Amino acid sequence: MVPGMVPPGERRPRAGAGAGAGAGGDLAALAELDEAALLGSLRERFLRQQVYTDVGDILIAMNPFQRLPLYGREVSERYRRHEKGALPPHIFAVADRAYHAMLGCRAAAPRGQCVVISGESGAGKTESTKLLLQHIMNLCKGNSQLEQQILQVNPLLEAFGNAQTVMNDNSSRFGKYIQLRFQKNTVRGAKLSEYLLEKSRVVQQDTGERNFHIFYYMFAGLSSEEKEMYGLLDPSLYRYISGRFGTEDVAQHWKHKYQEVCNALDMVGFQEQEQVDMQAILAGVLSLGNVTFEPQENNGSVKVSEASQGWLKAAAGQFGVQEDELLKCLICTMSVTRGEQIQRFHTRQQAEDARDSIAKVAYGRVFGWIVSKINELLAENVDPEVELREIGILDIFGFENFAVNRFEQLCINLANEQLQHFFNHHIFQLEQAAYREEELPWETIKFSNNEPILDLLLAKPLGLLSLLDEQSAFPQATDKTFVDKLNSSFKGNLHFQPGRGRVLGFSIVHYAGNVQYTAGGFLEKNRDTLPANIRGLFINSVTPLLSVLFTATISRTGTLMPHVKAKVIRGADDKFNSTRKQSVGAQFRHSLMVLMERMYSANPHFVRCIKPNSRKEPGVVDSQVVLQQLRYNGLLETIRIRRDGFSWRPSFEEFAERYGILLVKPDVSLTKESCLEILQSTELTGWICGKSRLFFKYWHKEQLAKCVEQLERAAVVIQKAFRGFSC
Ligand code: AD9
Ligand code: MG
Repeated sequence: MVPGMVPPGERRPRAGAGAGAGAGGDLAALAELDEAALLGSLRERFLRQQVYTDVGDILIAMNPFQRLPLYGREVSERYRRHEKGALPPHIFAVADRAYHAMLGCRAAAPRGQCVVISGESGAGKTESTKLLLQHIMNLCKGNSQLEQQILQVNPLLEAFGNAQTVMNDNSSRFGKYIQLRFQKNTVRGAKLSEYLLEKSRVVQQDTGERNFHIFYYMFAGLSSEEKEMYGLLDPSLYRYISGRFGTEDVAQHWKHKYQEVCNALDMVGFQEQEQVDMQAILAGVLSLGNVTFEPQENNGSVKVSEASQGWLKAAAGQFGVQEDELLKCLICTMSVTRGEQIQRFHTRQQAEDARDSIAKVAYGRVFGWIVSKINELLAENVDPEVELREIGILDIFGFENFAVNRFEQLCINLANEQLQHFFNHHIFQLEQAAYREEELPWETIKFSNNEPILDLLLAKPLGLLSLLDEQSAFPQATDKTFVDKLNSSFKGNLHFQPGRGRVLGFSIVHYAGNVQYTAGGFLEKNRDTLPANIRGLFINSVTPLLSVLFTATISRTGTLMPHVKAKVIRGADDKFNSTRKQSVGAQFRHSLMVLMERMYSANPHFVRCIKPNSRKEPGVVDSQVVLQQLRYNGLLETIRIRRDGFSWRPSFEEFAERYGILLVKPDVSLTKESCLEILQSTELTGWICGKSRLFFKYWHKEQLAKCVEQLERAAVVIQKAFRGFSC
């Protein structure tokens, strides 16, 4: 037998009792497990307010829907100082693992760490992200201004990027990837990438949903004088704002949130004039939404309805542009052909679409600008020669299945498919491929592979997004011709179903369930055409911010780039800039690809968030709701592979470089022999030595970390004794 190898099924050493689960709340330490036992175990723990459970090195986080005393400074301190593996599962322990992996990584190991948080809408991803950041900043313990700023930008992002939906009162309507950059143990900078803000929410919200939080905060937080200055009237008058304004308590809460946003704006360094302009633009968006149209007598064109003339005037004033110029952008398209100016009048529908597009693009650019300002603030200020290490945290919009699902839901669900694939790839595919390569005896664990769904959506040239692009490029195509194309292309595909009933649409059988999509608006949303002439109009606005926003360049990934940086971007992306604007689907596909490449090259830490019930109630576990999530997450299979498998598989070089220190001698060679020598110097059992690498159980990392800690402590003691001796 290989040194250290023990009979299969060795369990993690017990570190303390956990309700229902194995050692210290680790489900992978349980010998017997089926669906009912898993559910029972999670439920029992949840009802004891133990919302975190480990499956090996993967954390399951059940949303408590109430504030629990789990996150105070003293708890954070305990996790900072704890002996590895001695405390119950916690989101802070994940932060700790990622931080120490970042500190401990060597040239032979991947440099970046990434924490991937997944779960359906309302499962707790964004709250987990905040807690991770909080604890990592505590671990840096510099208490520097930058650490505070990293935490303080969040209210700003949430105010502009989150909204109430039927699934979550504070739902992220954009995806974000935060990259924290470190030099040794100190954070030196951070970068935020945002993905696909759901701009359509600005102009339309379904029943039970709201517009972005910032609009409500403004109404609650602005004084009467300020409202007058921005030309804001009673909120109930605006078409773009749905939902009742509710009780005094809600108003107080929003008022408080508004103050928080103002503080964050100051902290990020927005000038007073910029803040005023930004609010004027938001007011302009609301006024524009109230402009309606009616047919002109006899010539087939449209005019602004009598009753909404005032709103047009207000919008023009708030945007700082001429009223008649704004009107022209709404009711007609001007173009120049062979030196001759041609005016084409809009139908009523086209005028309404132009109005809504202007509102969406103005809001989208304000959001993009906020993100780029945040990035300027948090950018690292170090010598470019210094090599920085990184921890990335991914918090995207969770899987959604509403009564009506549109183009936005398709993009959101596509992103979740990608994440599920990333999880499967790491947990099942890579690991089992390594066993085959090294010829270890292993009984394959089957998992539900969602590659066929990704193919259906992403394949070129016949995937859904490609077909959508193809149709979007035809001026005559309609949502109906698009659906016809899908029906003929995907006939017989197990993950596609043609629409039923009278509504034009189709269904996709996603990894997390069947979602019916309404096809209306797919082509237009994918094209996302900016009404002709609007850019020129806004560049010449007397509101300086609006002018800046429309002078800026949009990068290939759809991110707003301030004009000053455009030269650099153009250099890097010449091909993109020379071709016509990419569709929204193509941009999203590209930004997801860049994100996935970044994540594939990093060392992942997984957090799987679970929603205990759909009513957002504390203390309630709805078995069906939880079971469905456990199934589509592949949790039983994950437990099996973590229990029986070897999740950590460093190469000999990587291992000897990292743990050579345990031999307490200089120049440890990076060979298999050194590795065996190191391991024999410890009391570790249950590992396997393969042909090119070592195979460890997930808990071995903790045990080795303990050995290193002990050694370091001993070294400190010796140093102190030596100093005492020398004086
Ligand atoms: V979405 O995909 O953005 O729609 P998330 O991000 O998964 O969704 P979120 O983190 O926003 O969900 O959590 C939803 C709500 O659950 C929060 O607003 C909190 O009220 C509640 N929540 C989530 N996690 C915790 C927690 N650890 N403690 C207390 C929590 N409440
Ligand atoms: Mg969220």
